[in-house]
Amino acid sequence: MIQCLSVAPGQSLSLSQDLADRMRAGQLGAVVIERVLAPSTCDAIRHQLLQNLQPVGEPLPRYHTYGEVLLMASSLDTYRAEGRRLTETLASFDVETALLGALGIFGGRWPVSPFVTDHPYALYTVRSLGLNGEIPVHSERADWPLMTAHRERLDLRHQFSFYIPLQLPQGGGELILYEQKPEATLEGLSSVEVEALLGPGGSQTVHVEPGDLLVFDGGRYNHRVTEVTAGPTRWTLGGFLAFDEDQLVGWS
Ligand SMILES: O=C(O)CCC(=O)C(=O)O
Repeated sequence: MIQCLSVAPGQSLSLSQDLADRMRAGQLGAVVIERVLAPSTCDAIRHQLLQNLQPVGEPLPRYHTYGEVLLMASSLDTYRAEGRRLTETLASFDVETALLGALGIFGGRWPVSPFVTDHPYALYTVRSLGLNGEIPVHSERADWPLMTAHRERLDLRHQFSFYIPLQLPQGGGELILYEQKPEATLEGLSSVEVEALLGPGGSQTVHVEPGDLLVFDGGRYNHRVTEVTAGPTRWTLGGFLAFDEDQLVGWS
C-alpha cells in the first residue's frame, strides 16, 4: 500500500512527522502540501507563458516544456539559458519563493534550496500535456549524461519528484504510482502492457488540485501520467529533489 498524506495550510507538523525522512525510509509514497498557489495565480502563470515564451520543444507527443528538463537537455548551457528565460518570464509571480516555502514544509529538518555547483540549477520547469498526450511509465534515475555533478554530490538512492498542477483536464492526465520496484526495461512499454505487468502488484492514483504541491518518491515508484482524453490541456510546474550533505536540493 502506497501511503499518501495531505498537509492543509497552517497545519502544525511535529518533528515526528518529518515528511522527507519518512519518504526516504519508504514509509510515505506521496505528500500533498495544499494551496501553495492560488488558482488565479495558476491561470495567470499559464497566460503569461502562452503570451510571452515559446516552449523549448516537444520531447513526447503533445508534451511541451518551458525551461529544459535536465535529462532531456542538449547541454548545460542551454538548460541554464532556458531556465533563466523561464524565471525571468515569471518574475512577477515569485514562484521560487512559494515553491521553496512549501518544499520546506516537506523537508522538515532539512532546509531546501536549488542545487548549485559553479552555477545554480533551475528549480522548476513548466510542462503542458495536450489532448491524447501521455507520459509513459518511468522512474527517476541518475545515469543521464548531464547529471555528473548530481552523481558526485548527492545521495541519488532517493530522488523525489514534485509538481504543482496549474490546470487539470476533465478526462485522464492522472498520475499513477506502481508499487513494483523500478526496472529500466519497463520504459517503452504501452500503457496496456504496463497495467498488465505492474497493476497486479498494486498502484495508487494520486489526486491533487490545481495550486497544491505534490511530492512523491519518483525514484522508488514506477509512475506514469494517463492519456489526456478530454480537455483542457494539463499543465504542471515542477522538478526533482535529492539529499545533499545537510540539505535537500532541487533542480528540474
Ligand atoms: O506531471 C508531470 O509533468 C511530470 C510527472 C512525472 O513523471 C514526474 O514528475 O516525475
